Amino acid sequence: MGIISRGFGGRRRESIPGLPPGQYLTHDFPVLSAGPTPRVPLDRWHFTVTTETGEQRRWTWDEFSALPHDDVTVDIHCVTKWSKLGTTWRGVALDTLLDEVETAADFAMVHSFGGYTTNVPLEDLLDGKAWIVDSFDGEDLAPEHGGPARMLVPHLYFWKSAKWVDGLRLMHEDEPGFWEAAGYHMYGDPWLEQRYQGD
Ligand SMILES: Nc1nc2c(c(=O)[nH]1)N[C@H]1C(S)=C(S)[C@@H](COP(=O)(O)O)O[C@H]1N2
Ligand SMILES: [Mo]
Repeated sequence: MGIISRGFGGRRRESIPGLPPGQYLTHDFPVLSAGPTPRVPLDRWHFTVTTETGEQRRWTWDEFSALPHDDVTVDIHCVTKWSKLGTTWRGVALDTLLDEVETAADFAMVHSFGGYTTNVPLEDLLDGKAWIVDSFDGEDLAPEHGGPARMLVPHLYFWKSAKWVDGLRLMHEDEPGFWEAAGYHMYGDPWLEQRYQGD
């Protein structure tokens, strides 16, 4: 009987609070980029929201920097199975930016300098669930991690957190972004292990 229960215990994965199923903890910060790191000078940086009717609202770096910033401590989860708990960022809540935009859209396509895209339901960007961050761990966000500014949508797999973000296109219908068109899940909830289409 002792042997049976020991075998059982050895197979059971200890569950770590905050760690979604199938993930392991990492303490370093891996870099995952599908292409080269775009270098965006701050005087050419902009963030543009395009609504479903084609109206645009654009912020320069100085305008973005002047918006109220929040300190955010969150866990992040990459679909390649690493998770990093308690990461600290500083950025502007999407609520602050989208407050100035009139829309009836339900989805957003997030766009980056360099051409990366990823789709997110608009409600997942609102109510304090997403930020455009320009600082990590008390320092300016490093270029390889998306600096000068990236999206942070920590409740979804980290591919939804577009680096070098340059805008949002608001849409009535959901459309796949870069990884979603290659077979990744349209939503990407790490707690439901929504890694690939069909999960
Ligand atoms: N523009 C852009 N954003 C991106 C990516 C990318 O290739 N290009 N990779 C995504 C993926 S798959 C992950 S896991 C995270 C990695 O962020 P990191 O390199 O800061 O760890 O960025 C996401 N955002
Ligand atoms: Mo990823």
